Amino acid sequence: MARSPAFTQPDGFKLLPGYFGPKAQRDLAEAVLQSFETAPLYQPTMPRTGAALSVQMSNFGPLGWISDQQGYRYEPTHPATGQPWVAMPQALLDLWDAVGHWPDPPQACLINWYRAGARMGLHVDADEDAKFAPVVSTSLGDRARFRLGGPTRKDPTRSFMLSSGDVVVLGRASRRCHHGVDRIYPGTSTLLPESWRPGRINLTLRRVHAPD
Ligand code: MD3
Ligand code: FE
Repeated sequence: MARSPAFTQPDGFKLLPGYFGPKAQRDLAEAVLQSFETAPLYQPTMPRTGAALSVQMSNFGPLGWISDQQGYRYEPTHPATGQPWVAMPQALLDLWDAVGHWPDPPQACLINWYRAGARMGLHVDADEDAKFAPVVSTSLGDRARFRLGGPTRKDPTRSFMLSSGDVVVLGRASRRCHHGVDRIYPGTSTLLPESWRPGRINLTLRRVHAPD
């Protein structure tokens, strides 16, 4: 039996299990669901093909990451309402200060919403000009199997379980690694209100532009 090549943990990758406790998770989840009243979840589509992603999205902050048939980009307003995104919750600004090790504040927080069956294929995040700034991710709700690879699509991958309250910091080399979400595990969290179960929220804080 051929063995798969060894996975070397990329430089700058940090998993912080249970960073947010139950109360902080509830407050964050409430802020996210509240933001959907102003900046509703929308169904992004793939550039060119127009195929729908299985994940739904919204954003916090001065800029939001958008995907539609025109391409991927950051925009100051919601694609459907034309309104600005809701301001970043203080808890997320504090998180960036505590774990980001970056002098400039985050400009975007992409909100990914996974229902049962939603997934995210292996990709690299490359739409930010500030390409050395870290990405800081927070998971809320049902658990997910997250996959991390290397700089090329052919590099070996490793999977990690991400649970509600976990934070992942993608600094330095890990920032340019392939990654994706294989699946979520319905019924593994009772954080979200019943009408939002099963489901998982992922928040990714990003610096988009070099210092302004
Ligand atoms: C590794 N989100 O929004 S978060 C994304 O769970 C995204 O929704 C996934 O990939 C999610 O782009 C994974 C953890 C994460 C975020 C950015 C990364 C891992 C990363 C950038 C580089 C390497
Ligand atoms: Fe990503």
